[in-house]
Amino acid sequence: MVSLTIDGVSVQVPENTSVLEAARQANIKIPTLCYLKGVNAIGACRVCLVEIVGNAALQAACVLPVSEGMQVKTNTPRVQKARKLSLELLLSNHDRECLTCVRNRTCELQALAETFQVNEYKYEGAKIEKPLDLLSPSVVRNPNKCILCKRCVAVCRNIQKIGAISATQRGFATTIAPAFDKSLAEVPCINCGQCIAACPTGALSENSEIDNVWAALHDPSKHVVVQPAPAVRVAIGEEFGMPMGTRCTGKMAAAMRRMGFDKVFDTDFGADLTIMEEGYELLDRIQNGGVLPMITSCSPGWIKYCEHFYPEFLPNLSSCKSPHQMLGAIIKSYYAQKNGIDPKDIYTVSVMPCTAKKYEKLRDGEAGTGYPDVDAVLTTREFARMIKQANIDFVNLPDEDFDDVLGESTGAGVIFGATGGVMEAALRTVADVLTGKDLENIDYTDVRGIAGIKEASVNVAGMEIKVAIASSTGAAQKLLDAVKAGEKQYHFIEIMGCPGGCVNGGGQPIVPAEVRSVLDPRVERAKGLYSEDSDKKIRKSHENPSIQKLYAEFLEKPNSHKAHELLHTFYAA
Ligand code: HC0
Ligand code: SF4
Repeated sequence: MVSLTIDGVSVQVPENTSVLEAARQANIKIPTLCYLKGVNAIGACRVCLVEIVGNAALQAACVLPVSEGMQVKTNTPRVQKARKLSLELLLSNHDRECLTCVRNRTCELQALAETFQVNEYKYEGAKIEKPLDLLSPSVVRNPNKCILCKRCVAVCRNIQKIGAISATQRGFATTIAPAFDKSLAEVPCINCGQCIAACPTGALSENSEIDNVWAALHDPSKHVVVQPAPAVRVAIGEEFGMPMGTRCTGKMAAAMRRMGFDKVFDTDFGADLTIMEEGYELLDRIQNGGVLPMITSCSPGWIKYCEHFYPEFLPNLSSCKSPHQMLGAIIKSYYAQKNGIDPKDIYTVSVMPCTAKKYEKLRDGEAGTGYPDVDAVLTTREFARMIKQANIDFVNLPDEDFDDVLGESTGAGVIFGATGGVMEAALRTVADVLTGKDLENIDYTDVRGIAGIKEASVNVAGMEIKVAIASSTGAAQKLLDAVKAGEKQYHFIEIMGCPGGCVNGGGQPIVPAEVRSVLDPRVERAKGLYSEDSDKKIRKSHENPSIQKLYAEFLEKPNSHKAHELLHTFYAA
């Protein structure tokens, strides 16, 4: 252990701890901007400067390791002045259109400028005026709001192991962009939006579909149907000041109704349906010598990653569409027929924690009825903006239920939103099918938790089923390399593109770096999902009565011809 003092407070921390982290442990707050816990520590922004007694130069606390006897001062006049100067310089060439910025009031630069009372623009430098990158269906890049903190570069390169963006050009012209200033749509960006979640300003944001959704809601000829993803219900509350992980399922359904959606269904139903299709696909592959390991296909960021970087694994991907696409196809077929509505008049909206879903809905093979399965995808953030635009008092809404029958779901569907959840849901069904019993022990805790890679071996009816789970494409890379090298063998692998799974998707409420230092959204939001699962009366997908009804009335059986037409897709090498 190393002993030091910070602002006169004695602190003991392990060797190699940064001064910033040591201060946090002593409950002393040092402001940061380019620092992002577990992602980026480069000492570039000069906001976390501190004074070290006996040292002439101020030091960046995020990259400075502690040393024995060190005396740190975090709040001297010199430090305050230097921090303010750093902010003034950042603002000198920043596009300061705060009022019209998507990050107005959630911008970390704006918050620091307020804290440090930067109440004039002291330095008016030349402005960066570059065109916006608007071509990606998922991510909008506005270089004029970029402060070169490189948090996005670090998450894309180090966590996702993609490196779609980096610093291009030099000096004043430095821009964070894909190589040769290409659009994100022209490089192997997987649309995961993790860069957006990491961005402290409005330099990266989702490609908004809010206007299209309002237009559909206001069009009397349209029958507008909405479905929220599992992970949205445990994150949307953050946009309204509720604690991270608060379960808002009922309020969310109520808000949707008040916004004017004609039907409020639930992607969790689609998740149950996916388990039926994917579970039977797995059993078929195991029993009839199909390609193994089978790998889940519900995370479009992961699918795009696989297509770009691991095409040799494409035959391993389940042919199942993702749950919201499946539900979209069912809404435009089964639901349309039952209710005498022409599918061309139905407009389906998915509310997702994910920016890649905006890309997924445009892929070939995602229009089971001849019409797009899903017409619009809103992120959790966009959905919250719409609730605010509609002046809905979200916090005080009553809890309401989803509409029958495509709103009925099980605990298995709910946990899809956390890493390991699809696997656990699948095991609950596969185990029952193989044993022919209604098994009681259905909490597969080995597959829970936020480790990037998890493994488990489950003995079902005398058969050893080996499974693995990866969340983040960086973790997927490691796992797939081990499978490729023959070091690991599995029957079934779940891969989610984002670290922690959908709860931590690129479309979720932005968690400021300061909060991320002390609270992990992957953990807090997942807790909400698992608690909703335990509270559900039915916790296995195949026991969902509405799923049973859908098969009896329409699809016949899992993997039937009709199910294939509507619910399955293909991939491009
Ligand atoms: Fe997910 Fe999904 S669980 S990808 O993480 O499978 O986005 O929440 O909606 O579709 O259900 C995201 C979350 C979903 C889908 C589901 C899957
Ligand atoms: Fe990288 Fe994902 Fe951002 Fe694309 S969306 S630039 S892959 S972090």
